[in-house]
Amino acid sequence: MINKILIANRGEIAIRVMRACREMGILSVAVYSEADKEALFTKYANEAYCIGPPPATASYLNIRKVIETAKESRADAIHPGYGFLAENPKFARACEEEGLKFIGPSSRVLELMGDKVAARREMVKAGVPVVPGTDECVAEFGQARDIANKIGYPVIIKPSGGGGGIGMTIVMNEGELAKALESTQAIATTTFGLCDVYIEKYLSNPRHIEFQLLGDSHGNAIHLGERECSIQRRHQKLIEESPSTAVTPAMRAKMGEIAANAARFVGYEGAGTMEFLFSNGRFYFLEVNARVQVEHPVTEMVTGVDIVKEQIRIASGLPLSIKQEEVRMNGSAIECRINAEDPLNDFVPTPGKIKGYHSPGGTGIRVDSGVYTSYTIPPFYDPMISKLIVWGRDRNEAITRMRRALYEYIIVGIKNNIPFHKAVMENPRFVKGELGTHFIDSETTLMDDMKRMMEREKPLEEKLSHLSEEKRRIAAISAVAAITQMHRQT
Ligand code: MV4
Repeated sequence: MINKILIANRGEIAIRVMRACREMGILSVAVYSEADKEALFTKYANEAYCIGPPPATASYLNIRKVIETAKESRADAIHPGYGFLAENPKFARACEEEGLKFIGPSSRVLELMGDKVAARREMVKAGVPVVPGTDECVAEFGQARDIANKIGYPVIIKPSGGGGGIGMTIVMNEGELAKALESTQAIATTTFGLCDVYIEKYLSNPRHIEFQLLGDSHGNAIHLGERECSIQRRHQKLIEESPSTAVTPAMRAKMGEIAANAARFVGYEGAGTMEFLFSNGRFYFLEVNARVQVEHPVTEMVTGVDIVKEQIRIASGLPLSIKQEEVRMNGSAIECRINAEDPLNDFVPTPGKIKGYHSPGGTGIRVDSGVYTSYTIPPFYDPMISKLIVWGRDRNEAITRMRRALYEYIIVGIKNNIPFHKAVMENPRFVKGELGTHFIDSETTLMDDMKRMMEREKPLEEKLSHLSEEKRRIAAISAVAAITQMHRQT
């Protein structure tokens, strides 16, 4: 059994993992950069060690240092969280070689899933539907032209080492192909150190729907239903929900089974996600995310399964704690990612000091965060402040609850994207569940709606600014914000 886990990550996900450790009677070890000395996760851990200067390459990505710290602190296992080293096969292998349990899939599976062309081929073998396209890397123009002619324009060229959208180029016709091939290869080389690219049929405004998977070391694999993540901006997801309004119970059962079978087929151990594009009633495999994801709480809210605990059980060699037929999807959950970014200035990051902070509570609310009042968000990492997750018996209740929670949420001192989320929760198409990956760009009134809502709330802060004591001010803003919301709805 695992007694002590080193968490090779920071912020809210480090705390999320440590919370699971606490409940399981496992000790936790934090590693942190010089920029994170005052971060909440370093206090929450049973032990904490500074591993280097602020840049991630000098700290959170320093494989040797992380492993050395794990050994010195006598941890048995390492949880990588998401991002940083989470899907790095070299790191997983180094753990395996050093006798530390890497909480995640084997280095072999990480390697396979990291190579998007290889993953696509493997999924075809496992019976998963993929987007029409290449099953090998495309090196030359002639090859690209033949494939594009076969599948028909528009096509999309993607870096094989990538994922998440970086470097992808849409090609409308043969005239654009040569230049697009060249530029994608260039980005692939500079960003991923691998010039391999592949081509797929381009689907216009598909929905982004993913299945949560769990596989154990006894050959069991199950799915926990889907999450819809269509609301994204520049490949950054902003709002996720489960279940998707596009998925019927029959489709869920069928796609979930296909995804779980594929996990079994590759010998997948741990938590993972199979991403699909959903277009015209059909699912097309995109990629596997071989880690716990930012948005895992929406699945936890509807299934009641603690995904991080399952990860730790799996890494300990225990079987999954639930069977497929025991998984029940109950109600509806939505997550809003609350980011330190300026919605009025092209969402540029706005790190800095949180002067006042009040997070929402009450029925059906979950806030996963790594911040506190007077904490300074450092500029070196991603600007997520927290995740606000709500549960409701149905989607409408979840939406009204999310609106209520967003109006309770007070963050003073740094600009943040709460106004954006308020606007989306009021958007008629969002409310109807009519979503697609181009939602934000195609909702042309969304930004103006948001600005109007911000204007309406401006007098609040001004009216209350005479309250010098921050605590009183926050309580007052919270109360008045709630009144404003009432006025708006009636
Ligand atoms: C696609 C696609 C359409 N057709 N693949 C993949 C990762 C995700 N973050 C974006 N991805 C896409 N893959 C096929 N075959 C559309 C997207 C996509 C997108 C692509 C390029 C630029 C912006 C985009 C925004 C949303 C979705």
